[in-house]
Amino acid sequence: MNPADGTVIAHVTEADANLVDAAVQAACKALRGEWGRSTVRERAARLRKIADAIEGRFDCFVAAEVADTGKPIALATRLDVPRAAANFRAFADLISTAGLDSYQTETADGKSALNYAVRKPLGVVGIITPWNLPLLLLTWKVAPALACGNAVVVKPSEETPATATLLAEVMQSAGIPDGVYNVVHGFGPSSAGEFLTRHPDVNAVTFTGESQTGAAIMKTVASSVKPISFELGGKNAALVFADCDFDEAVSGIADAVFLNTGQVCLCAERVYVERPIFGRFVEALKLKAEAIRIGSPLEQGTEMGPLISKKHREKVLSYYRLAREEGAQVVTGGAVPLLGSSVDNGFYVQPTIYTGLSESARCVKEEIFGPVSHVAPFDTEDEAILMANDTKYGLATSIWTSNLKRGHRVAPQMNVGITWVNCWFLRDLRTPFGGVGLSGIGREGGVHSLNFYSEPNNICIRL
Ligand code: NAD
Ligand code: 6OD
Repeated sequence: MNPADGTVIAHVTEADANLVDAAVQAACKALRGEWGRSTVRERAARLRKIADAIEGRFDCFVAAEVADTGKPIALATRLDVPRAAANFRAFADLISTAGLDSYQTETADGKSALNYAVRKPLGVVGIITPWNLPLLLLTWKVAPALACGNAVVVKPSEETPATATLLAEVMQSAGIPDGVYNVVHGFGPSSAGEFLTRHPDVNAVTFTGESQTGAAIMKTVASSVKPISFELGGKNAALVFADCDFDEAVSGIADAVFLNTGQVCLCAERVYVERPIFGRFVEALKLKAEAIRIGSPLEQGTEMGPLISKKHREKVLSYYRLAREEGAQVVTGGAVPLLGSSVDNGFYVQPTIYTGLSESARCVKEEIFGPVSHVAPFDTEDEAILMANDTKYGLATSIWTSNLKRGHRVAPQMNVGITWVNCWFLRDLRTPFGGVGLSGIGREGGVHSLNFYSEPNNICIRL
């Protein structure tokens, strides 16, 4: 379904248990063949070819991502597709230079032994991904998995099947052997997603998506004790101190609230602003929200597209209603925009800012995953830290201050996996990425990805 106008753009075959099994068996066969004997140098070279091939079909990937998600063409061009290529290059570099432990061990008889570890692939990795940044998040997992010598079976979101499929064509053109990258389409429960996580020959599962889906997958994989890596939901806070660079903070927060129609797990749905600048900040953020150009994703000037689906829009609008019931003041938005064109059949909502909710309100506690944030004042640094940490999630925070001492002091007190100071979603692919609490288990990124997608085998030699 095209979220921008509600039309059907393609039909996709739902994989049944047999088709998922065929994909897993293809992966097992690939591991017994040339791929299973490949060297790090060969795999790094193939990963770089994949990156080149993505860039070679750049416009196809942008078109597919825009059609599936409704995100503005400018955003897919700037963020999603370049990051896909960057993911493969980053892990080609990382695997080429990664080391492992080695120790010379003194033994009781005055002699010694040499211990060293070698990195071995896990085998078949099941990769399950969401719809918000489909290609970016898929390649974020496929690249390190292949770098470490695994074969993968991927199950992209049922909402966004196109780019995972295009990536299969790229794999062939880049010389990746058959069976190393397999795609199965379908839903989650009692469908391709569950069949994949349940499969006995899948050696590990990496998942990005909702926290409650993570809980369901955890139950499914428990009986076979598969390693898991989970990147889950968030209810992220931003802390804006009165000593911030005001214009930079307003622009940064506007990005953190509205990018990708608020459908980024890192988005700030709770903004806390120090009281002396609270009123001015809310007014400036309102102006930013109202200036966002909403429209057809295919127009270059469009800054905000629709939500992913009718169902998701119903969810977001139910929170817009709930916020009013919970006593919020609507600073701006809170409804469906009327654009006067074919996109009025799309799944659009207005960028929305609320104030005045209590910290225990459901709209302040639950992930909405839309272009919406609640802005509340604070009086002291300690109060701001307490409010930011008062959540079961723990993915990301951003802190806005010109006082770097404060930045250093507050950042480590955040119960999250990632804290940005005077920036948001600024990525270095070597850094640990993930969350605490309901936001996930484990870290990916840099050596953390290599450590998840491989097993160290320690070898001890008596000298
Ligand atoms: P979702 O959990 O509904 O679906 C994600 C994937 O899981 C889909 O492919 C779906 O088909 C599959 N799935 C669903 N139930 C399953 C089951 N029982 N077994 C196996 N597979 C199953 O998530 P979504 O709605 O696609 O994505 C939005 C959510 O993802 C938000 O909560 C967002 O915060 C989160 N997210 C987190 C990160 C992160 O890095 N932490 C990144 C992006 C999105
Ligand atoms: O940038 C990344 O590596 C990453 N995993 C981003 C996740 C965004 C969530 O929507």
